Amino acid sequence: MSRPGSRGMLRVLCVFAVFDAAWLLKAGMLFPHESSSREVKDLSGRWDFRADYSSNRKQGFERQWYKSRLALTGPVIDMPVPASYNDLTQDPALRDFIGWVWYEREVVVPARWVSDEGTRLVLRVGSAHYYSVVWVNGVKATEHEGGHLPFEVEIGSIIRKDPSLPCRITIAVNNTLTLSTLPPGTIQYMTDRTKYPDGYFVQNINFDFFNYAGIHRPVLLYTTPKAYIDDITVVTDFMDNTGRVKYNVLVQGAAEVALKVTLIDRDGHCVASSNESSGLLKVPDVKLWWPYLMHVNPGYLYSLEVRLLASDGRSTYEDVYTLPVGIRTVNVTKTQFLINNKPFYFHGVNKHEDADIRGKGFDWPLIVKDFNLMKWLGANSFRTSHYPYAEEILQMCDRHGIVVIDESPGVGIKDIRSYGNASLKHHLDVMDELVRRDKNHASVVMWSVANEPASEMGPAEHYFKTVIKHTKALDPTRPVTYVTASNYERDRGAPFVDVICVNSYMSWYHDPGHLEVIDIQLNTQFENWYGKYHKPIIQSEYGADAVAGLHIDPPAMFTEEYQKEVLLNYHRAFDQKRKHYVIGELIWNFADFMTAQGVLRVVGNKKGIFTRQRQPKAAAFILKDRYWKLANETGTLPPWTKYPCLFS
Ligand code: BDP
Repeated sequence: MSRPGSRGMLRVLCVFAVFDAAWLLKAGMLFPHESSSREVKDLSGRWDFRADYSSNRKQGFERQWYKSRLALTGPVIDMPVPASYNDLTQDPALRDFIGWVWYEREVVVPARWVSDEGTRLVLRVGSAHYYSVVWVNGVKATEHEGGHLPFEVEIGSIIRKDPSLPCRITIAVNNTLTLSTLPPGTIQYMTDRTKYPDGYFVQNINFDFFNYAGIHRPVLLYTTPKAYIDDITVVTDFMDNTGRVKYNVLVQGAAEVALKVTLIDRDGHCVASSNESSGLLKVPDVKLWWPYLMHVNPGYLYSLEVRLLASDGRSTYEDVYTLPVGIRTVNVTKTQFLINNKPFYFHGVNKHEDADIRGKGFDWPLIVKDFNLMKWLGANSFRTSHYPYAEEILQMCDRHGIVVIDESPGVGIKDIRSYGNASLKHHLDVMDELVRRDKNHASVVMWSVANEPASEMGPAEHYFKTVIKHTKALDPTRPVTYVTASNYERDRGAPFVDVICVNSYMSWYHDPGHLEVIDIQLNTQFENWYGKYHKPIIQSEYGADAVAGLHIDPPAMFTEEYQKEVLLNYHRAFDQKRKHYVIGELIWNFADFMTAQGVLRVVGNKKGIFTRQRQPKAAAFILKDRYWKLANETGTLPPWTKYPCLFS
């Protein structure tokens, strides 16, 4: 461990760097919370929908379906938003559809929002997979590339052109993946007319989850005053008992502004305040943000209330935005991951946004159930494999103290052509959008720029050096990793990461059926990686498929017994190394999830310790036992855990 003094000094330098970086990202993407100056209208519900089955998939554009009501240009079906469209009908052609689909909904906009010229009216899409074009009353408002991050556009001027019209929102979404999308994919035309019909094509992908598509997260209309708080960046630190919140507020729409920034504790008491747009708030007797099971009071959040009074010469505007703030630090040494200067051991899961019927659609009951299961399990962390999750999930992590490795959609980068300039530029853009969205979450402790890329290929070196350097420049306060399955000697990205994250599937993809080799192979894996890079290591994936209810003893592959045995063997090896440089273990996977059809998958990937319906397999109890023991050893269990009957 370095001396606290020198660590403090280092962080002050970082704090200034992060603000420079934040300013480079010209506009903010604050979550649309309601406040006394902001209203939100949630457009979740039933929308009209049509998939464009024309052979070139472009009929909707050629015939301008956005110009009039969708129902007037052809048949429409009901489609809920948010949801993936794939599993909602009995039509296999829609489940496996590739190309443009069209969504439409008419919205009643409160008259006050329209008549008041001092109100900004913003349309925000939480996420739509993959490429989206948005029209309002037939006028193109915006477009966006990328399936897992929000985008928004101000639509007041379009609506005010003819306030008598209902507000018709049309969103076309295309799930086609190309060599330069994230994740990448290719479209393959099958030209052998003896085998395939005219125009037949398939989408090839190199990742192991179903390419669910549609509008996956809520679509919102929200207001702000014309002069508004566009972005807030906070970076936190502490010295002895004093918390330090370095902040920067970005205002748009006015030259003359007065600000009041107040930090409020959980009991509603003001603990620090300032009238400057950027500065340092000092918090006496600070209550730090701690991970779940590491402290009696995990997930402590203050509220940073920003009040803006602005004038553009003619009118004055007042805007209020409140940001939850957890005060904590993150540091990495050669052998440890430190949160608030204490060693943190990741005992957690990898997840997917995935469920029956709704696919990747945002769903509060599912989110709450998953958090309850993670807490039951004693999991203190998860990785957002293999793309950024909904912001509401990160808000839950902040509140519950669940630590997050926040991953970009850089999964399946296997083709050398995906290392070109267009791909690299897009990857950098996605990292900009991801950091901009998630930078203020206390729960996010590390960025992961990719999962299992072909990191042994020559161009991978320049590519990942650039992406990792860029991410560190955007946010010097968090470590950066990428998740590798490559050989330690041939991995070209590892020299640039702060933490080595390794996936391995011993006695599954290698030596299938041979549980007895796990111990020796895992030991070799860890020694090789640490020996070469001298960086802390997380076992970022391990596991085995188990079809729930399938039993054979002695254990055989695909049974619950075998999954249990794989875990127990891995755990023995983790226990040898976690005293040294192994800083975490994340099971693959939290729950069974859907994949493309293939001979290796029995209706999806069955490596979940819970079924897709969130019922435990035998392995879940093995993991629960282990995680609570680890928590006992490495954290400070809250008093209520002394009553384990509540959790069994
Ligand atoms: C890993 C991938 C993950 C897969 C898993 C598996 O990172 O996406 O689902 O293998 O095959 O290599 O189960």
